[in-house]
Amino acid sequence: MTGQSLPSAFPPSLSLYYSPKACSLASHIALEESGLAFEAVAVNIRNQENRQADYLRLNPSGTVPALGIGGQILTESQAILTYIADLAPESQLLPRPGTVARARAHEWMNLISSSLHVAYRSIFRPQTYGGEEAAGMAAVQAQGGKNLARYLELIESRLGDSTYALGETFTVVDAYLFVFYLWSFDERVQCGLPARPRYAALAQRVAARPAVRKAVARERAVRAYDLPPHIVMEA
Ligand SMILES: N[C@@H](CCC(=O)N[C@@H](CS)C(=O)NCC(=O)O)C(=O)O
Repeated sequence: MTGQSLPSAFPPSLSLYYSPKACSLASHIALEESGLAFEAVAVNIRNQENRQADYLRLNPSGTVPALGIGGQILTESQAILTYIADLAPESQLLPRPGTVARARAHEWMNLISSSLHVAYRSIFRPQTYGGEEAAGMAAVQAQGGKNLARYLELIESRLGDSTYALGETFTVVDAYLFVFYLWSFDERVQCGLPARPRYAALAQRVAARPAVRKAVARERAVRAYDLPPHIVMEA
């Protein structure tokens, strides 16, 4: 993380560094939903653009999302999503601080970043945890598939009958869940996954939002990625 000074202008100028269909899509959606002005900068991780010197100078972790805030760089989806929501309180992208609902939002976001995302990473990039040996990677992928199935079941049971994850209001939690719903249809996920009708219904409601369509359309113009057939994204 770089930079310690407070942004001198308010609202600060915002630049989102994202890669199409990466976890950064949640931050991309949050910015569109917030109504804040921002610049979207594509850093295509499939082409290793995140490993080039210019990007590493900006963000030494080499990951997306990264949010430029004036002269500072903020990383980690949960931090970025929370910051965007707090910068645009009128958009109600998170419940008020100090409420149980706010704690629930962080409960969701932690589950997503520390468990769900990690299960996908075990499948997509098994060498991260298993080293370069084929046997190690296969073991990590197999366990990743089991973990993914377990977390999808947990998510399905936690989603109640409300419109969105936290109730009747869309929040950044829904944007974050949406990304990992899309990933569950990735061709690299070879294991059988549990039925997830509530999660599917949530993803469909999220996909119908104009701000979500705008963010996804911008990303697909950079790299045309597929969506599950039941996620309709006509402009
Ligand atoms: N904990 C970070 C994880 C960020 C992350 O792993 N991003 C992936 C894309 S989903 C990435 O940049 N991968 C490229 C790489 O690690 O080289 C967060 O939640 O923002």
